[in-house]
Amino acid sequence: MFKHLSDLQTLIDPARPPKKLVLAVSQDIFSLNALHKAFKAGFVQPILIGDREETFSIINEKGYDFDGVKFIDEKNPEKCVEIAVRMVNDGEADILMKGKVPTPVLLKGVLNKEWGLRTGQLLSHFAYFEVATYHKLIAVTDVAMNIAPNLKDKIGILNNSVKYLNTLGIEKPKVAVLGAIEMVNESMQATTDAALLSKMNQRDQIKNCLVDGPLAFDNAVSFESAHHKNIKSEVAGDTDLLLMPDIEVGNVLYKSLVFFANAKVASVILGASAPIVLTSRSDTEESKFNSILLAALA
Ligand code: COD
Repeated sequence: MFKHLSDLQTLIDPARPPKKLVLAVSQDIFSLNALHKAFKAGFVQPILIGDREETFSIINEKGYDFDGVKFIDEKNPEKCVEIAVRMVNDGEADILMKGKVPTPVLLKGVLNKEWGLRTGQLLSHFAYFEVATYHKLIAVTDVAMNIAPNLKDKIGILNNSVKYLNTLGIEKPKVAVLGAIEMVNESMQATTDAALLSKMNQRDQIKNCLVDGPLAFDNAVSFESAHHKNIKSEVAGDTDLLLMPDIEVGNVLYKSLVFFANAKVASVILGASAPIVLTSRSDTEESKFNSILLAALA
């Protein structure tokens, strides 16, 4: 059981060669800060694609040592994304990272039908939180990619995250499918989807995890709340993964945890042919570093 995001570093095998990470639109001080740290820690071998002058002005100002790192000079952000994605497809890179480029531009490149990183699976965003008041790390999905997932999408989102948690050694993650209430209300799609996902898990249509829902946020993360409401659930109060009804709820929870609860977070896009590091400008350097770590473990 992991309590701190830094605990995940213990899963990196020091004997393993570093994963090759390509940064698309490299003239981004925040990404370069985190990437330099991950490079020096031996987690990744970076490849930088971007505006040479702007990128090296940051590197030189910071005094970073990116010796031996491959650099490709390209000013056009869309072109940078295309080159980076193609490098992943050609096996020249293992991880794609977003630099100074809007999220939809990167994601559209990733989803490109001709040269993108599609696998036939749904791509989804996985965020892993360290919250001081919770007894272990807790994952939240999807807060940044799938806007209004239907039941089929939720199955894809859930499977991506469960597979990833299994990779981290959490054999049967406990998944809470969130609604506003813990009862099924036929007028609330989130609750009917949650009930169906729970039943599919019981029938082994969704494997390698324990799913319960609908659960309201309080029952999902607090034994006392669940007990108070007389909810009998192996998941309630011990959740490893919160499945969100949609991007708005997910994104507000993500930002509430960070801004109000001072939580630490790392995130990665799963389901593509390679993990994708997609941090936002407001993420701290530590969060970006931990996101690179998550991708290196994927
Ligand atoms: N997984 C796999 N394939 C997908 C996915 C997915 N999650 N989403 C779309 N596709 C495929 C579709 O099947 C289709 O073939 C093609 O991609 C285009 O689909 P559209 O038209 O629905 O998608 P786009 O290109 O208009 O938009 C895809 C985005 C991921 C860019 C869009 O969903 C989006 O903007 N998501 C939110 C991103 C965002 O703003 N995040 C920041 C929040 S902090």
